[in-house]
Amino acid sequence: IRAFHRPVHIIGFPFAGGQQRPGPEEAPKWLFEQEWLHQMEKKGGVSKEMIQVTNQKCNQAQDKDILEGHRKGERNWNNVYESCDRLEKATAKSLLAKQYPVVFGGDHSQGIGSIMGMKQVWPQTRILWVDAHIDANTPQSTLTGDLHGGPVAYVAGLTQWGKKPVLSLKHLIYFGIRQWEPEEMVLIEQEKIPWYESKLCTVERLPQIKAEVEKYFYPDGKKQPYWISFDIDGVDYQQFASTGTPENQGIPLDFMLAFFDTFIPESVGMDLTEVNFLLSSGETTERDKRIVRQLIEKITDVVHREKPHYTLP
Ligand code: Z70
Ligand code: MN
Ligand code: MN
Ligand code: MN
Repeated sequence: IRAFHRPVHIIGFPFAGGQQRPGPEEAPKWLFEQEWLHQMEKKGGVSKEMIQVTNQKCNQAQDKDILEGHRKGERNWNNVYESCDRLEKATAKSLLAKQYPVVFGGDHSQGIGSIMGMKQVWPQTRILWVDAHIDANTPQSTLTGDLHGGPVAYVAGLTQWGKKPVLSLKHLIYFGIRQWEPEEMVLIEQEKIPWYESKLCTVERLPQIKAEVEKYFYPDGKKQPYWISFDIDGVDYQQFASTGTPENQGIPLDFMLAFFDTFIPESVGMDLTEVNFLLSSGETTERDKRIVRQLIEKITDVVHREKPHYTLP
């Protein structure tokens, strides 16, 4: 029997209500049916759990309110709230059981649930947000009304929603962003949130990036663990196309694999979001399915191989 530092706990979050295209809800269902995942489970140190979500189509009254600007930007909020509330509990539970949760969505509105839950167990984590998007839109700043464009605003308290904010904007760094609404960039500039454009994200620069991240987050040298929130649309569209809001260019895949080597040993868990195979076809879909497998295998390898660089809860 092999002993693992931390078992990987894949939490499926089949939710699509934070944006408007069908498909993100299918990705965890696809993943959980894969024979290679069953084999990984058999070998040990990997388990899975599917969260029950509410995916009912938002009713017209809600849409109408959005159009009239009354509850602008909160399309489908009730479903997001209810589903994320379940995810919050499951994420906290997973961490308390000394597992490494990989919250596999689903769209990125899941970050509201995963980060709220994670912060109950790890209040001091710093967040590494890998994405083409800033995801800090409020009901006032959003142009789409899609809640996957706003999880940062919810967990950081820029949007009031009844739960206490858990994230300081001083504890956040972005990688790969290249699309934003004007207010989101104002926020980044005002709060001086560091961000790396995709072209800075190279394997060669990773040691320097790590040093910069540490200097920024831990000026007194006392390190804290990370949460990685990885939206797959952060990756170069030429290399991964099965996602709902593709933007030009992006982070190379080899950087992400090296990023996992570097930061997973110092992280408590992660989101992996916005995979949507319904938006690609043929050989592209097959390639992207192989990439998701490669990512999950890589994450699992690193989690199993490396002793966590912090004390478990
Ligand atoms: C845009 C919006 C977004 C993820 C796309 C896009 C947001 N800024 N977020 N994909 N994960 O609708 O607010
Ligand atoms: Mn995102
Ligand atoms: Mn995105
Ligand atoms: Mn959108």
